[in-house]
Amino acid sequence: MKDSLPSQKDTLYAQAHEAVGAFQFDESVVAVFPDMIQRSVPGYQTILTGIGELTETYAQPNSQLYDLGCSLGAATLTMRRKLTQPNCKIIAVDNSEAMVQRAGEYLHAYHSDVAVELLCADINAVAIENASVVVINFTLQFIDPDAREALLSKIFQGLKPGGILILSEKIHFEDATLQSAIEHLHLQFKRANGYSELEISQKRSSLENVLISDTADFHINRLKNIGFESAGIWFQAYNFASLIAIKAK
Ligand code: GEK
Repeated sequence: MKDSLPSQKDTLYAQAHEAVGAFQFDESVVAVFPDMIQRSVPGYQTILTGIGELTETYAQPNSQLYDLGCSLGAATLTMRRKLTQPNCKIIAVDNSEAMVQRAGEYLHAYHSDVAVELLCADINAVAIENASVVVINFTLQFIDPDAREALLSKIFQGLKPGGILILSEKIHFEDATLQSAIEHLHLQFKRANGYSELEISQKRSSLENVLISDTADFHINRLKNIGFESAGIWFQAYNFASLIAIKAK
């Protein structure tokens, strides 16, 4: 099976919009989503591969695995392929109906003996229980900042001893010089992937106040304060990082 999902080319912001509305995960985004995320997030594919490897290592028998903010199920697919432990279930959650519907089609297109439950729900409202692996791949950044600690705490409580949280996020830097240097690298990445200046600036406006990033230190301190014994970055490409947090055995 191919590692990337089929997709139309993302041209959502190629034409000038009179007013750029707040970004929404609707039908138009679903159709171009795999192309959009590949061309916008440096390291996305490497992170998916790492999620598969970490799943293979940390999944425990008779446990549940979660993909919170699953979009089209790319992380669920890689977790499902690498899962070897018996009697496990993957629970994939997204609150965009259009995403969940298309994710269901992708998940059914390939045979697997691993049970997957796909839920259209707010991840703030979903119970996390008997979990060995929890993935939040680029979704915490869309959650109200005031609700993030409660969500991460709920995940910590729901993890079994030795369980792992894999958290990928766009991050920012306190140091303004560092921020501008690294942001420039990301802009160059988008340009090299064919996005025009108009597309880049309209997308940026649409994500304003929708995607709210934290710094890497803020993430790590919050995870440790919540109770994770170990928390740190395992992968970073420019201003996109993936962290792991492991609960003590
Ligand atoms: C991937 N993980 O390809 N509850 C549930 N879902 C939500 C919520 C919420 N409160 N808020 C936003 N979402 C995926 C990529 S995309 C990242 C994740 C991006 C969902 C939203 O509908 C969207 O599908 C997803 O979070 C974020 O590995 O677009 O940058």
